[in-house]
Amino acid sequence: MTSRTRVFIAGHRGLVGSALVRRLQREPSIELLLRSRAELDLTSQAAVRAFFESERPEQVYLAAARVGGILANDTRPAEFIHDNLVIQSNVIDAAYRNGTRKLLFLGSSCIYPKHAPQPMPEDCLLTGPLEPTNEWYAIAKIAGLKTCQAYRKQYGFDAICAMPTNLYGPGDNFDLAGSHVLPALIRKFSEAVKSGAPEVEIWGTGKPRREFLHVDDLADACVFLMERYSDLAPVNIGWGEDVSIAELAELAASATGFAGSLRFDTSKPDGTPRKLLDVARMSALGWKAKIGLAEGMQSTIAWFGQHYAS
Ligand code: GFB
Repeated sequence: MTSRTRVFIAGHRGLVGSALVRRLQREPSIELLLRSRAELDLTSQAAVRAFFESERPEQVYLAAARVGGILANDTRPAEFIHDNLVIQSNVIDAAYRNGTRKLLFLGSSCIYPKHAPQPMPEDCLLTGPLEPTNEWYAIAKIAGLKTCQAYRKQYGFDAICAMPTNLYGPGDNFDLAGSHVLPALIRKFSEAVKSGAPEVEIWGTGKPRREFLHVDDLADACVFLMERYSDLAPVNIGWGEDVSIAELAELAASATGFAGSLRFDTSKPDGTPRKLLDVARMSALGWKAKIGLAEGMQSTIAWFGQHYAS
């Protein structure tokens, strides 16, 4: 019997990491190495080095990160910059030192300038100022991308970078103070239906535009890149179309059965005006997302109902 490839998913309990587990469990040639936060503290350089020295994973998906929505990013900048810089530096360096053959780093579409051309191509990176509500997270993610590029350039380490757009799906964070918009809306509308509340509050003006990708599509794209891509240049992963927050709210209201009214709280930030990725590079490689927003929203509402029913 040929031996299986040992794959470490850093952050396997998060939204992205758990989707990668689901996707990679379908691959008989892969042996997953998973460690909970209690078993392996990724912010500890000594612990990360010891883990890599003893387990020597052949492939690494670096999905561990401090993440959150617009409010969490805006109010906890120190955690967002510090934790992400430390985790990614520890993992990338330990992987390189211990013979990992390939590492995939996950960035974010917020690395691109606030007023980037839309859709945003990979090469608009560092061509203008960042969106202030999430610049701390964006700087950390840009540093992660640059760390991968530097290790490839100096040491020939096969580290690649995927830049996903806004993600959602099963296992998302539904805590209203820390979550992204889509899980927040699912929760707000579901609770309003239950309580009979006539109105739901939406942050900002409703005018910003966002693109949403189901996390199972992202996981599939990451495995595709791990198998077929090896280059310095990052690759955007998106759906290819965006919606306004007001449109998203209408969709979430009808999918949850909320028939009341929406109130836009303009004291809350809008964030970046538009975020739509140019996915031409990924399309040229032969990959395309499959799960549309209406379908993905329905299954995420069902997941929320099963896991958060009070
Ligand atoms: O998803 P979100 O928190 O983050 O917000 P970003 C997207 C838009 O939805 C903003 C509006 O214009 C919010 O004001 N929004 C409306 C809401 N109602 C709500 C609500 O109840 N909760 C939330 N969270 N938003 C994040 C970055 O930016 O995108 C991260 O902060 C990361 O760094 C992530 O890059 C992908 O899309 O603005």
